[in-house]
Amino acid sequence: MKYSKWAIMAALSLTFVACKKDDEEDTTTPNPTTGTIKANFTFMNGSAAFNMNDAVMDGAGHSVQFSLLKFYMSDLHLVDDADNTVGEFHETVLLLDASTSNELTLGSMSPGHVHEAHVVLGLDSATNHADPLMADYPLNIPGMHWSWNPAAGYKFLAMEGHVDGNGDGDFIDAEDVAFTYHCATDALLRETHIHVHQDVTVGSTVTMQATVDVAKIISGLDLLTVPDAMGATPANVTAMDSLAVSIDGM
Ligand SMILES: [Ca+2]
Repeated sequence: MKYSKWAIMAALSLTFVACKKDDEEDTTTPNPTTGTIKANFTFMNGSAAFNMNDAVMDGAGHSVQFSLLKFYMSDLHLVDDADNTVGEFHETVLLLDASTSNELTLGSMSPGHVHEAHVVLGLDSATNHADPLMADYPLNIPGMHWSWNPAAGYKFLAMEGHVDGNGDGDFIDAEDVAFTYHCATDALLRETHIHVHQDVTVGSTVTMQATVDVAKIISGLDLLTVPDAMGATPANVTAMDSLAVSIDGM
């Protein structure tokens, strides 16, 4: 009786070893050693979620409605509490679009604590002046490159819409002017950081949550007095400076 019990146990352990070996042989990918990190950006109008139909107040108190609001984010890296780099996504270029949801995958990283994300608003000079016809998404998007002046590169921040010029609450009157802001050139690149405070573990997917306050982006602008700003005019500089402080961790 005792013998057969040991025999069964031995047989079971052999089976276990055999199965484990089979499993290992069948596995074509190694065990994961990294986690996945995503970023989810929520556009806001102050403390409320932003909608493209919203009336947003500019810096001069004019009511503004957007038809387009997009910007590039690139050269991301993540640091821990001691400012050590724990994730690098320098090749990742994100196009954020206020008219849609913005959950974007950055890539994979080794386990660690992410204190904050350091990001560039706009594009480095080499990327900015590469051929958009040879580029991958989102650098091949029609409308985000200066097709009539290729040397100017990409529009780092594009904003278009209407200002309620007569202050009656709509955007259809003769006094309601269209505005167009295309912020561009290498000089307008800005850097900012986003507090994350999340732990990435092996095999996990961590989504860092951030907000983009649309009201803050236009808080330094008078879109009725200066409805058009192209390239790197003072109004474009103000818009990019404001964009850098409009992004925050949640
Ligand atoms: Ca009006």
